[in-house]
Amino acid sequence: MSSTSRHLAAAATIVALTAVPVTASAATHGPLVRTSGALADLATAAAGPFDGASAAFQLVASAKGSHAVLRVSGIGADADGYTYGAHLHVGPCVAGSPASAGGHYNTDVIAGILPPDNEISEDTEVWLDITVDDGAATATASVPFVPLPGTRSVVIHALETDHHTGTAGGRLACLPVVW
Ligand SMILES: [Cu+2]
Repeated sequence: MSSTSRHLAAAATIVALTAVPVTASAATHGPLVRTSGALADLATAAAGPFDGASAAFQLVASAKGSHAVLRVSGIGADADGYTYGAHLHVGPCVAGSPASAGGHYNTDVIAGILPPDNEISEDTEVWLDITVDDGAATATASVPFVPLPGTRSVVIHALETDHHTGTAGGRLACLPVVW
């Protein structure tokens, strides 16, 4: 390695270290958001497994980013054994208006990094797919970023999340997540 490339490597290391956000102090001040309530209906069908269901969501800053927990209960018996995609979306949770929730919260898209299509993953978005067992389900996600505050939502979809595209079918229900 030449002296020049050594210097470049050292400079790159410094950039990498200083680019890591310091979130340890936030972790000592409790969750960024903790909320619970009845799910709002987004489905077009008259009846669905999440009618009457409720959910609790918590987002906590961690040393490496943040950690999310989603717990859903009161799910219809027909859904037992099924897996449903669930994600943090950028927009609000409005009953009867699936589009209001907007797209997935994607840290690269928020940061203006393009093309976002190459950046869709469980490291850039908060994916919380749930598998229903006896009417309830819990999912956790640890991501290397801290979502920015806003009027957001957790959206539950009809299908499992496709790990290449992030899509998960129609929007069935949502929980408002505001912080
Ligand atoms: Cu989604």
